[in-house]
Amino acid sequence: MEDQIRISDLEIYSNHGVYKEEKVLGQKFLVSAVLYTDTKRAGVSDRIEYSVDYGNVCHRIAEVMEKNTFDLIECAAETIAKTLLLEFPLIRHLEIEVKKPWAPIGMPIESVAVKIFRGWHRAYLGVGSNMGDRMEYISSAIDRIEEQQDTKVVHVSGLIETKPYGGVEQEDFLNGCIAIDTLKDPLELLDFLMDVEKQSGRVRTVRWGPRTLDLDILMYDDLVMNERELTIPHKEMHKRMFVLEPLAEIAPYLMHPLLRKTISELKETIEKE
Ligand code: PH2
Ligand code: MG
Ligand code: MG
Repeated sequence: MEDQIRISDLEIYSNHGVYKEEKVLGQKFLVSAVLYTDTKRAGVSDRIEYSVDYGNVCHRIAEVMEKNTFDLIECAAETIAKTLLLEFPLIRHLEIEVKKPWAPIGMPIESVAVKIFRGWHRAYLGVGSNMGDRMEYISSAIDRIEEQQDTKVVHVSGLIETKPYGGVEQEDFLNGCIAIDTLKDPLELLDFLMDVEKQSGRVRTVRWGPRTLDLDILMYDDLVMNERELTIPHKEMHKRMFVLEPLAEIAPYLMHPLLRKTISELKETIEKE
């Protein structure tokens, strides 16, 4: 069980709602938050700098509620969640509940509420290039990722020179892996990475063919998903030395959620073949 700091029914008068009267007159909102953060260090040292100051958190929640006019309590909750996760680095996950006790629905009601769970996700990306200034394409891609306020680059592997894999006759690749912490969900992350690829001037012609920049999502927490747009873990990662070698450098004990082996073990398996 993770430690929690709990804020219950913080009362804020503000102007959110789909109806014009709600925006003009305002009404009472009650905001609750559960902050998942390790309190042990603050607990043994008795020092506030090792914890999350719940007073500051309450004032930030009130500011977000008072300085904006949202149609939806969904959007109020989402904005509060993102603000707190970005501004309080010790919060890894949180729950936010926004209640509207006076919702004007023309009937007596105790309250209506939206509750969301949000947090940072650890993802591992494969990077590759085999056209032009390969090093420059890869390092500016890493800069572009780092510039996103909702994504932090946590580890960068060394880059290795690799022979093209998969049968297409082409130049050698430069490959590496990076670890990121991100607030984006998998499809948002995919869209963003495809944008970065496009900005590097990548054009998609031959499948598995030459590219200025390739950014692949290898893993995302211990998520397993298989949808039309995206499969996680990456379908081919366990067969490719150009992925496993740099990935083993930054995450040797990372567990593949389907194969139930660590990255080092997967690498050893294909080294023996
Ligand atoms: N990417 C491919 C196909 N083949 N070969 C190497 N060595 N490195 C790559 O990144 C690579 C590849 C498709 O993404
Ligand atoms: Mg690829
Ligand atoms: Mg790709």
